[in-house]
Amino acid sequence: MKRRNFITTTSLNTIAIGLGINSFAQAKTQTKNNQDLSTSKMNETAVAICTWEFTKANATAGALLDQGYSALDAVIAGVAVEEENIKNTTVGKGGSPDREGNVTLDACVMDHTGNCGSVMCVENITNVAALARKVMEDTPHVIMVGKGAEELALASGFTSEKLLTEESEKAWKEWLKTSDYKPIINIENHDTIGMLGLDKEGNISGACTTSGLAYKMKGRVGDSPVIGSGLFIDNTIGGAAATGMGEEVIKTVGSFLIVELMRNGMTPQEACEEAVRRIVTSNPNHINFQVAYIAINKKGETGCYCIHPGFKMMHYSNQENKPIVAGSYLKS
Ligand code: SD4
Repeated sequence: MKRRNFITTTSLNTIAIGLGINSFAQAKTQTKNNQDLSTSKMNETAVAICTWEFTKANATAGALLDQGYSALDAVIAGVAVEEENIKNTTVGKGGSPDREGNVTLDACVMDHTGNCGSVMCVENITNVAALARKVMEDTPHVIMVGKGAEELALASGFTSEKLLTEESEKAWKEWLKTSDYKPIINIENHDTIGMLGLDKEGNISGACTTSGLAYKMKGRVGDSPVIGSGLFIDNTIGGAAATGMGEEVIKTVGSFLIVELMRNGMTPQEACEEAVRRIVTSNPNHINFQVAYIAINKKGETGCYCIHPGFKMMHYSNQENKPIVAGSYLKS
């Protein structure tokens, strides 16, 4: 195992327990119970991919997959690394607020059985991907928003935390001086994490989590918690996730589109490229925003593509965790 990617079993178990995955045995049982719903094979090479260069988050998911955890457990633990990273101003704690100073988080998860859960505009809760899982597993619903989602979190044992850090507050106050709303491609607003995992049983799951665009209007929700846009999984085909200007991803239902293109025979790479083309050909304003996609298929093949240069995907398999520079529609 490469030393820089080494994560101890103890620390992985701590991560798993913190996110409500009680044990390796429980994770295995959960996976086993759902096995008949998939076209699973044992002993597949596990693969984890995620948006942007989130080395530690992707290594965490990859190491859990290598230990035999389900893809769902692995991706939720993986994205939690960024949700808890206060330096990341686009995810979780430390996320940039809306223009009124409220940090509101969006997330969704989707598993290999086709189940999904989503939370939107949640305040005071850091691990919103794990909360989306609660919605999926413990409620009769798929989407919960705002106060209701927060109350579910508190009733489920999540801790209430102030998400606005001193640094984010300072940056927001600085922004207020001009109130110029113009997210800059690849410079700000670029750290949403979408993650896809293929586990050893051949099952695919995904998670996507974000604080959305900095200084958005109060109540604005982007693509990240919208199943089919920010994330989509079909365990018989593959999965996809998005980052960038959420409004544009929603208009083309980007992640669902990629999975359908793969169903019709495209590789993950070809499907990501076609999904980007759908945006740029219908919207001349694409020179002013970034959208990037990642995708994986049932064989573990992966792809990534974006509008503007500057996007990277992390790729983990066989204990190697490496960044891949995505090709782009525009060359500079
Ligand atoms: C959104 N897609 O809320 C998110 C933002 C993003 O990297 O991906 N930032 O529109």
